[in-house]
Amino acid sequence: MTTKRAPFIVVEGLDRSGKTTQTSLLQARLEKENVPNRLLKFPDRTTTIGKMIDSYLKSTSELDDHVIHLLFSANRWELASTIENLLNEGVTVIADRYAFSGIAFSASKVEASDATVPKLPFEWCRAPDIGLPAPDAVLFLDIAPEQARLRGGYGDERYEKEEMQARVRQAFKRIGEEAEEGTLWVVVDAGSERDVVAEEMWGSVEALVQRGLTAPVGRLWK
Ligand code: 2DT
Repeated sequence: MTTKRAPFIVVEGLDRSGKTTQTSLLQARLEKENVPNRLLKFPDRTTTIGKMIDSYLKSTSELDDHVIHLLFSANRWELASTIENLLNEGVTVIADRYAFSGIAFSASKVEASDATVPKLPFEWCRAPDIGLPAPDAVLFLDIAPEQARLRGGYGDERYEKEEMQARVRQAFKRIGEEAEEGTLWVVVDAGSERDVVAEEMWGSVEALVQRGLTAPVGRLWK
């Protein structure tokens, strides 16, 4: 018999897309189906690096754009071997955000003097995440900025501004279009009813979860 491993599922999304709720619902579904699972959240604000990220996001500290980008990536590398081990032990891993957020947000920062000029090149943003465990499926929760506004607008953290969110949405689109073979990239309309979104997400990954995979864990962009 061929040894199987569990799938790695990443949930990405814009602010106000219901990502946190939907990620919990997906985990609840795995529990209901008796599927061993682990939910991770990036940034993981509990580690030493995560605490630096947390204070940057809350604007209690300032960091150079390159530095914060590398910290977000380092925060994923801290958990890279844990992810791989869990998958090989048959534990389905769900990550609430991952490298795609890393690129989409950093590459959407623009010069104050000219909003058409990115501060960090797209390729530079991608580089530190090359070689991380690759997800088998990415569920991207898409919502139009106007609809996000109807849901009560954005919060107080850095990046929670409408122009930034609109650029981030475009960046995610590009990343999805350039997704590698072997990675299932699903755009989910997060404007639908909560239960409809949950069903669509489960429907997209059910076969992967139930059957498992024989291919070894992939490496991002390698
Ligand atoms: P949450 O609101 O989901 O906690 O995200 N971010 C996240 C980045 O800029 N780079 C990254 O690599 C990651 C994982 C997105 C906190 C904010 O951090 C941003 C929103």
